[in-house]
Amino acid sequence: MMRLERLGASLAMLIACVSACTNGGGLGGISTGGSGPPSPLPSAGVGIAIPTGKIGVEDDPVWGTVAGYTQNKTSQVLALPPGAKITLENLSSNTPHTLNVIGTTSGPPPKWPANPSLSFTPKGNGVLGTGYASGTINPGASVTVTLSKPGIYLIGCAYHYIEFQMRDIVQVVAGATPGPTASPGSGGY
Ligand SMILES: [Cu+2]
Repeated sequence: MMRLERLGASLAMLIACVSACTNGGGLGGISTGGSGPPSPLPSAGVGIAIPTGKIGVEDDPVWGTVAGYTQNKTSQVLALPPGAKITLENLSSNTPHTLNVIGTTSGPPPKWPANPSLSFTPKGNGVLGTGYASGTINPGASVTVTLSKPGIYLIGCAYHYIEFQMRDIVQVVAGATPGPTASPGSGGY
């Protein structure tokens, strides 16, 4: 009697283990395809929009005024882990934008150039770093960029850097967290 019960329990555990191990191995094989560390964010991405609309303008306590870029719904200082591959999505339905790297910095305050030369065509081979340009991202469109070069970057939009102060900070630093988000502006993106 005792032996039969133990045998039954052992068989049940064996079946459960085979099932779980098969599923786990398959999923693990899929998720570890890249060479860099996996992103901690479930859907890592940056949204881009005009600062006069819903995305708003954030007066960040550390970096000052930033606008036009977010990892949430409204403008904020960005922070992403080195090695991540993310999408840059234009949230607008009618306005093109870009994400250009203007320069690097070692810390606040940012020194924004008055009139930088910002490319409207892609530069930097899809890797965020000095000289990177997304190229024009049309309304609703997105591009991917790889964050294999750690650093703190000053970024801006080639269309709206001057007219709408569309500029931000992106920290490609392990353990860094995004800044507080702006109050939503009026209208849509
Ligand atoms: Cu723009």
